[in-house]
Amino acid sequence: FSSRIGLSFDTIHNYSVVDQYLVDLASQYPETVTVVSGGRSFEGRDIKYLKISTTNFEDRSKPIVYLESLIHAREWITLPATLYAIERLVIDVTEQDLLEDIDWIILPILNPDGYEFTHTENRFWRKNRATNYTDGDSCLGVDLNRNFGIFWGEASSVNVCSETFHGLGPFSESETSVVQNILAEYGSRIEIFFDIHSHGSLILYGYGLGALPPNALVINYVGVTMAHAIDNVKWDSNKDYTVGNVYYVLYAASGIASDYALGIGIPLSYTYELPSYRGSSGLNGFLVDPEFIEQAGFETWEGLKVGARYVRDL
Ligand code: ING
Ligand code: ZN
Repeated sequence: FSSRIGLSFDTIHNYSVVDQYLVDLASQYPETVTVVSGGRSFEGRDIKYLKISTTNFEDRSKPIVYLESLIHAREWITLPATLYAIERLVIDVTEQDLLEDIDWIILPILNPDGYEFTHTENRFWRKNRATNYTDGDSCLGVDLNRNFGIFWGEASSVNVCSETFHGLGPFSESETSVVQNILAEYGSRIEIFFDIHSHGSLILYGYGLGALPPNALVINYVGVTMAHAIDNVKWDSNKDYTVGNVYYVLYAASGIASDYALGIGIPLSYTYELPSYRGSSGLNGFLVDPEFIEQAGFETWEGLKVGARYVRDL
């Protein structure tokens, strides 16, 4: 389908198209959608997010579901997955209860500079484009998912040439500071936090150094329930989702977004790794076949709905 305000699901839209879409959406649906400029990227691009509510978002009456994508520039499929959720919530409302009983914060492009770079220069760029850490070499950029203020620097790289370079200090990057500020303002009402990545078909939770939070069983239970919902509708050849702790399923990692959310007290927090829709691994797994864009949105939404309904019914 294509949405009434002009975003289609047959291609991956670039930063400026999506940025304008968020503005247009808010002006077309002023009763439910507010667009907020959360801050600017290193190169000065606006990092916008939506606040979605059928009542007054600020009246604190409902739980918040938080959703962000494109913290890693090359993970293109995560963008239409997030836009699909916006579409289903606001424009083509098939899930009226989720719109009415929950407030949503949705941030589609957290790393706009890196994302733009993947359209113009290097399709497989991961980090942001900060240039203030030169080692005299040509390396630049911070891995934003190692820059958050939790366990910062403990399992990440001090080398600016590394794909997991953690930056100068916790929240040294303007992009991660945007999330820090949102969580400072709304964290007490956010019941579930999703940081969407690709690829791997994984639903991961903290902590990144292997310690489990006190409610790990609940986190795991909700994650497994989400995974089952996705697996029931997923594209045939993609593997089933794996659910588990980041460290045990993958590897140690520190300064990650979902750990930060968990650490400040958000009860449910996930790194949601979408599948590779090309059925291939390595860097090829980041490439997107247009025919799977809408399917990816649909599948992801099946999982997100389960998480959202869990917190709604608490
Ligand atoms: N992978 C994640 C990364 O940031 C991850 C995997 C998530 C590791 C959370 C540790 C914690 O490295 C991708 N695809 O970015
Ligand atoms: Zn990623």
